[in-house]
Amino acid sequence: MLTAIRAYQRLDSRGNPTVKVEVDTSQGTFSALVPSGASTGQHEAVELRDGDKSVYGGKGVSKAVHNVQDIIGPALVKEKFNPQSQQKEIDEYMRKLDGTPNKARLGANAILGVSMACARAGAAAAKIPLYEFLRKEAGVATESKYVLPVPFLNVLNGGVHSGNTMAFQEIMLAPVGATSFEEAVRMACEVYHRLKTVISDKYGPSATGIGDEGGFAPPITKPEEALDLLNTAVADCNYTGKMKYGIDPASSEFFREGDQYDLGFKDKTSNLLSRVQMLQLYTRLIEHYPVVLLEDPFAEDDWDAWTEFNKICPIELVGDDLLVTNVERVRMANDKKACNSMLLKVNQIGTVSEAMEAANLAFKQGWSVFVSHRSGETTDDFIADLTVALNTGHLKSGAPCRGERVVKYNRLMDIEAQLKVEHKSYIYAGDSFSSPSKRVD
Ligand code: 2PG
Ligand code: MG
Repeated sequence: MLTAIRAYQRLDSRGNPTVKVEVDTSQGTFSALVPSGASTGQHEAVELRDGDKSVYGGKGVSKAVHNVQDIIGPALVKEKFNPQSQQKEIDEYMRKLDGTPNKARLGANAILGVSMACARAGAAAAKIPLYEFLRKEAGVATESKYVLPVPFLNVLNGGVHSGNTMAFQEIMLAPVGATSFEEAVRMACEVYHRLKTVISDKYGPSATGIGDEGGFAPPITKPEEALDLLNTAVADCNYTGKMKYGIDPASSEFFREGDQYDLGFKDKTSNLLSRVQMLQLYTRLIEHYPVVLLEDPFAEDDWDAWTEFNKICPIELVGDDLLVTNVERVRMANDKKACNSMLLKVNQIGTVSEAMEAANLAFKQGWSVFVSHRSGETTDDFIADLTVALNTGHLKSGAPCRGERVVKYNRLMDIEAQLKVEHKSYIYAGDSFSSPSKRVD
């Protein structure tokens, strides 16, 4: 039973305040830290910020902290909820207590912190690891094999996550040719370090600084330049063929009036491309590089462009800002045949149960699910367990650099080791990352 709930203002990886929640039960104290995006979708649940410019530039979260301490906490304790068996009820109760469609009153950051901490309390009460608890909550069949995901590591940062002039936000490295998660991490780290040398040789050592997600941010503008650097590093490590790439242009950030995309938005050179030109650019990139995943190639409400592209796109087409982990938008996208994969970010919707519901709907529609961190992350490793729980086959948590990124990869290596020790049957998703269940059955 929940006996007390507390909240605090703590920091995220960008040095901005975020919400930390602690819940007490008879088993102990369980906590969670809430992440925060920069390329945030307009349809995401509301992250409550104080807005007082004289404190943390307006980014304080003391209102959200107060909402946990004085409203959510006392109400949940009074209701005597049992986190071991009532995760859905707790989340539903908070949703109703908020009373708005997008959690604008209490704040998705307040609600999510409680939801995640309650899941940890539930797992502890059931004396099982968090991934087991979430797996049960999601309704995954107990006999199904565990799936260790392919990590998509964002090794070259652009967009609003770095200071270079590359409009595209993320160039990800996916070690699909590994045979285990641990090996995938090793291979990716080798390429990451080689990439640093390749960049240093070409642009000088001062070009090896990193962006918000730990990837390098050299002075490049075009995605081809990034992919060429990556090709060189991969080849130098003898991993050609074993490494594939993912791209998240995060194009809502540079969608402009008149249905155009401004690839020059970072240095204000105005390099406007039409939807058709964007589609041609993506097609070229897919033809010339081993790109297996494309996220948010078109803006969050540019539905027609998504639908057109989905007719011809030969790879995984992931909706992030498009779907915001929201069942209504996931359903809408299916009706419009707009994409074939859902990005899952827990703070886009604000409760663990709703995020899992969206994932289950996506799976039911025959899509894949790609679990994601936020660019403003914390040292909380919750999403590592969530990825294994849902058998999603892939996740992104940034480069193998910066504590808030590697904590997820480290946790996944721990889970893999634990499954091995316990002789539980599992696979590394490898090149079946989009549909690991096919490989499992
Ligand atoms: C994205 C994310 C995470 P942000 O666009 O997918 O990589 O960025 O958290 O800034 O929205
Ligand atoms: Mg994205």
